[in-house]
Amino acid sequence: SAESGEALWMRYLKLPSDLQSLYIPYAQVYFEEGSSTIEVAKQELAQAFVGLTGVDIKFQKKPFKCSLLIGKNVNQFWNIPDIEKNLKKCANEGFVIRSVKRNGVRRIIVTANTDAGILYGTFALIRLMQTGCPLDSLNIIERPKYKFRLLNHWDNLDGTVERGYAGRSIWWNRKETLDALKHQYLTYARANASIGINGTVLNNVNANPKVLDQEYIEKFARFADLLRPYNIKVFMSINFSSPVIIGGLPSSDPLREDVQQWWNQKVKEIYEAIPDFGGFLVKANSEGQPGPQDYGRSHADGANMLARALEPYGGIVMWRAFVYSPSGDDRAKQAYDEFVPLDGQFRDNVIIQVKNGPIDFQPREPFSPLFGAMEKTPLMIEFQITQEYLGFSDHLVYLAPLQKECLDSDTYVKNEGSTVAIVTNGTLFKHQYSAIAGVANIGRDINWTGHHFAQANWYAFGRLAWNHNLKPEDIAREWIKMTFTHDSVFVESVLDIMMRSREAVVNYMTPMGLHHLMGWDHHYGPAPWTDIEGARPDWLPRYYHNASEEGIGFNRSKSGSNAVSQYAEPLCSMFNNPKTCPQNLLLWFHHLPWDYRLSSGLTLWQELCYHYYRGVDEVKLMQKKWDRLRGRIDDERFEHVQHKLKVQVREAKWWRDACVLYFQTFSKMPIPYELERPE
Ligand code: GCW
Repeated sequence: SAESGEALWMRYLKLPSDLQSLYIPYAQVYFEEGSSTIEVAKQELAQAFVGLTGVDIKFQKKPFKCSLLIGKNVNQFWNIPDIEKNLKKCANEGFVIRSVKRNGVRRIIVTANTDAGILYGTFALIRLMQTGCPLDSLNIIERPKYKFRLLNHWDNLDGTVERGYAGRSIWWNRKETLDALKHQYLTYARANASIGINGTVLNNVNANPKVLDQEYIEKFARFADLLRPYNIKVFMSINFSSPVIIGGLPSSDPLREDVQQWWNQKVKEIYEAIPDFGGFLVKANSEGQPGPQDYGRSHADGANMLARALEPYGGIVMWRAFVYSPSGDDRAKQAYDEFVPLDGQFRDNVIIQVKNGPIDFQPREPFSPLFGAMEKTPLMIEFQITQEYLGFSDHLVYLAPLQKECLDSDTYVKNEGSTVAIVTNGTLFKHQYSAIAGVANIGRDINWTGHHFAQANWYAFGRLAWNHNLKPEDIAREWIKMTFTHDSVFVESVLDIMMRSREAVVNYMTPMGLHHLMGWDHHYGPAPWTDIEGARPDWLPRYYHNASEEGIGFNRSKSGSNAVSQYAEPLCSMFNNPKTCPQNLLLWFHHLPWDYRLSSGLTLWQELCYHYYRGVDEVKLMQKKWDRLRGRIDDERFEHVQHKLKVQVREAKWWRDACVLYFQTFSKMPIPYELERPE
């Protein structure tokens, strides 16, 4: 049922009647015939229109009496002069939506240069209706900011999902046939098309070499066939040792000819099965994965070998920069140190995939200093949509503010305004390829993401990948209306809940620049005290918080690891000085005494306590706001979220108490009286 969340934001339930009457006049539609992409766009419009308005679309063979014209060539009927001009701005995937008055009647034209553009334009029009926008004065010209907008599934071939909190893999280890599950795959495809996702990596970056066996190539091909009409390409994560493990070669050294031949042959096999295959994603010499360094070769040697194999077919290599070793320098510095010297050595079809922050998907990190530091190499950004370090699918955390904060960060590498967004979208250094990836949060749960609100993170990631200038609040408002209801009390309260949620989780987990205090390996819940004999030190929270009687925090200033110097001026100086370092990153860059005075007049210890307590108060407020909404939506989803919020409040307290009491064993200072007083 729609109440289960199965239909995501494509519920298409009947709109309030005043809105229905705005849209019903557009039921006479001329939809230019075309490919399967055009066909699915047309079907989607039909389904949405009747759902939202209760009126069936009448598709006409001739355009003349129609109020809605959709197609690549439809402007020939009306010859609106600036449409041709605007189409030039739309490139391959963009679209134009334009309202005009002809013979006293309002009409709409949706046009584009390609079938993909028509698909996205149709979904944009549907979204306008879903969110209750008037259609009589539209003049929309859009094109996506990134060329590749991807989901990364960390799905293992055995059906488990690494860091997945919404059930098992939708792709692998099914007993059911693909046909039996077609409905789910098509929902996935429609959902992604509706937000502009145009590629998907179907297996975990910790890649099983078997994925290159014929059996799996065939499976990939079948998924590719299903997704193709929705303008979604499939990509594969590969294991660098595949030539040895499945090819039986003595080595996987990228400079050996037999190894190169092996990859060329494999790539050929793949393209025979999937002519529009997207390319490879590679995690190499990272967390124990094999890679070119096993043979004394560089990341560039490894990436270029694969790039050469893919080049003739137009495929790309996304080579991850998530590298760090326990014997090395400050973990936050290592990716930069390893990759910056390789700038200029990668082939044109290699993109370096960099996580948003220098450590690992924390509730807050500064942006990775790699962004902007490799002018000759396209760098793509990887966000994590699944909430590995943010309460799994139990905590309501709206991630668009986190992503937006990173994308809007100014790197200052060229001049002011060199944001992470324009570094990665290819405009700053004029790269041919640009890409953005989100580690998917979906699984076989009926509602796809475990928490109903985690659907918003899938949605928002896609919207920001399409256009990083969108505001998180606007994206949230769209999503709430499409997913739940237009009831304005509900929309505004839920918007408020969502917009508070990210800062709340930062506060109750890791305020003021603290990071990686989560439990060993599972990363759920607080464990700043963890000590495991023989464990990798850089996987222990102590490595990051360094709490002692002297103080707390990681000294990354010039007197410490000097990670600050990986940032351009004026950021370097700003981060380097605790007086000018943003307070929300203070303990990321500095180790400070407990009685250090902040601009608020409070000591570091007091301020830390305030943040932890505020985190809990915020979640309680979120809970109260939700509780007041009973009856405004179906009980099924209302109660599900209500239950999750109970868990979140309880766990926010767990985080607060665990961290404050643990750190108090070092600070030996009292918790400020007004925080401690009984409720
Ligand atoms: O976030 C860490 C996770 C690993 C993950 C790794 C990576 C896929 O704890 O589970 O492995 O990052 O991004 O490669």
